[in-house]
Formats: sequence, C-alpha cells, structure tokens
Amino acid sequence: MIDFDLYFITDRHLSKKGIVDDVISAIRGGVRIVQYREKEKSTREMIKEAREIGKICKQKNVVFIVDDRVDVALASGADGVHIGDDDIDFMTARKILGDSKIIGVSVRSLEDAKKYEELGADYISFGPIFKTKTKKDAGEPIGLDIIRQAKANLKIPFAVIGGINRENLKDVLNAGAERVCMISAIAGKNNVEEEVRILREMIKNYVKFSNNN
Ligand code: TZP
Ligand code: MG
Repeated sequence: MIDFDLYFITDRHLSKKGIVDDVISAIRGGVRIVQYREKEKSTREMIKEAREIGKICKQKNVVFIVDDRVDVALASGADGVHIGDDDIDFMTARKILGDSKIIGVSVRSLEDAKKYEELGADYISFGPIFKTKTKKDAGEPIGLDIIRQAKANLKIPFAVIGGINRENLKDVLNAGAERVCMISAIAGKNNVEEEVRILREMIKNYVKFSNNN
C-alpha cells in the first residue's frame, strides 16, 4: 500500500527556481511522493516535463504522480495519476492504467471517499481544508472535522490539502491527519529543501508523539 507523509505538488507560477529544481530540492528535503501539476501547457510540453521529473523521482525511489492526465502519466512512465471531479472518471482511468498504477482521488466528503475506496482508489485527498489561493475553483473550505470522520471510516490512506502551511500544520495533525499535501507552502519558498525538512520533522514528531500517547 502506498504511503507517505508530506506530498509535494509542483506549481510553476509560484516556483522561484523552476519546478525541476523544486522537485530535486523537495526530494533532498525528504519527500517520498511528488505530483506534477500543470494546467495550461501543451500536452507535448507536459510529457517532456513529466518525463524529466519522473526520471529524477525514479532515481531516488520517489513515487511520481501526474495530476489530471492519464495520457501524460502513461507517456512519462509515472507511478500513477491524481484525479478529481472534472477529470477522467475513475473506472475509465483504472481500465486504462491497470491495477499496478496508483490512482488518487480528490474529494470533499466522506461519502465520496468511501465510494472511491470501494471502486479501488489507492488514496484519497480531502480538501480544501482551509482557504487556498492556489486552486481558484477549490470551493469553500471543508474544515477539520472530515479528518476525524476519515480516520474512523477509511481503510485506504488519506491526505489533506488546501491552505496548509507551517503555521496551521499542527491543527491538521491534531485532528488526526498523517499525510499532508502542500503547494504554496513549499513551492513558494526560496529554500524548498529546508522548508520540506522542517515540515517533515513536524509531521514525524507529531505522529510519533501522538502514537505513543
Ligand atoms: N485541491 C484542493 S485545494 C488545492 C488543490 C489542488 C490547492 C492546494 O494548494 P495550497 O497552496 O497548498 O493551498
Ligand atoms: Mg484534477
């Protein structure tokens, strides 16, 4: 079963040094999963970039996921794809990718999470937990309570996303989250490696502490 703590998602608009540099730095800082997220470039450009990032991830044994696009995921040899409501439907993605690839799904409710768990999703991400400027159509924040519900009801791993940063990370960990996705809180930093290291330490220490108590 796929597992990770901090999930880094690329964003070329927020990036200070370019997304390839960010991925290298994030991996140096300790992330074990990277998502290539690109909404505007041509398919050909996406495949080129995804191949470059995928190669870096493979060398370091880091899971590589492509956002939205099953074609780009396949063409770049990615480990899987991450889809939401506006993307290819889950069953079609599974049919194309087969059982060996990872499929993550974005949801806003436990009901949808259960539905995708039953369909065979590998992980779920809930969001936006807080307000976010990164995804314009993310909708209203769903809040922290979903974390308690997910912990009690899901068997597959789940992550949280949306407006999470160094300041409010404690709140999502406190609510029981063990996996956190971040875009701006990492991609917008000058020193991505250092930021990732700090964030991962916070998650590891917190999860260790709460498991001992
Ligand atoms: N899905 C729900 S919120 C979001 C996505 C992709 C954006 C998260 O970005 P940030 O900068 O971590 O708030
Ligand atoms: Mg999507």
